[in-house]
Amino acid sequence: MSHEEIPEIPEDLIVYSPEVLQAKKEGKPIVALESTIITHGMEYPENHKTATQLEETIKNEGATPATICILKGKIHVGLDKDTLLDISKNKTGFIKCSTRDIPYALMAKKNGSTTVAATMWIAYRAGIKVFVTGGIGGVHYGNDMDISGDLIELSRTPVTVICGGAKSILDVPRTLEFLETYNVPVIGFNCDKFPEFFFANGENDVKVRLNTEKEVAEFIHMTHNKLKQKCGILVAVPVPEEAGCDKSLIKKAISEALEECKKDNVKGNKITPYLLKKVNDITKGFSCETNIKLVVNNAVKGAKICKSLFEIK
Ligand code: PSU
Ligand code: MN
Repeated sequence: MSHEEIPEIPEDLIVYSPEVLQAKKEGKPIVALESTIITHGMEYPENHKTATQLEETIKNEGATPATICILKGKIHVGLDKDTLLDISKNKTGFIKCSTRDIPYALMAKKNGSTTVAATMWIAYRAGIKVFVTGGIGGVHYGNDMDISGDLIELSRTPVTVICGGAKSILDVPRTLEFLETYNVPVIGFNCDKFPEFFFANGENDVKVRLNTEKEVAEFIHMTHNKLKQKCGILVAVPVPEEAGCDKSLIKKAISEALEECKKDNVKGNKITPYLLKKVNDITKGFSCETNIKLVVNNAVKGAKICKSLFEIK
């Protein structure tokens, strides 16, 4: 793989787990994981189950998982089992950190979980190329200009994000338009329609369909290693058929959640966690079950893509 100049995070601000450090030294594949899904995306104990299953899955595929988080003012890349449990149980004190929130969390020595944006920002600087998550943030409904910082980070940070598409709590067509405007490649993994998280078959076309992990690795190699484009890459993997939700049930839950969000006058970065919780409550936990299966499936694909990428000479 070609060597590029990667901006570094000062040593006193970043802590690598022994496993991640070892993998870095040996040039082995590492897959990043975010922590906002643990603190703001799910409740205990499902958040803990998800976090540990993701790590296990990536290890079983022969890659090293690196969950990223901010603890007492330091960036952590790779967490041990005890820490994962501790964060899952005591999530209320964590600041939800997008990229712009990282400096404050470090300066004030706070605990912070990282969103897709912040995780990408850190992963790139830690030399990690592939990052697995569930759903990305995007353009919300309405005229409030609520556009997730995830999309901006995707436009400027060369990390590949494996996701299940976007939840339709978002305005999916506008989210895709935004990604097009900012020149972020959107890959449909074995699909022609951009998946909408709970259901595999969305209504919007993806521009590039790739059918295997090896092809995705070749695409990443061309984009980042050969052409040195600076954008992120979004790979959307449809939820496995047996895990998907009933479309009409989810659509109804989402429209109820959106109405309640308006009524409760929720603003800013509280909107996404509020909607996720409402949808889960309305579907009586069913959406969370789908969520877990989907992310674990993404972890399998992400680890395979990462390994393929490291095999390209
Ligand atoms: N969508 C989900 N689950 C999540 C999130 C989004 O289906 O857990 C989290 C991710 O961490 C994502 C963040 O990066 O919410 C986006 O928040 P916002 O819309 O405030 O940028
Ligand atoms: Mn927002």
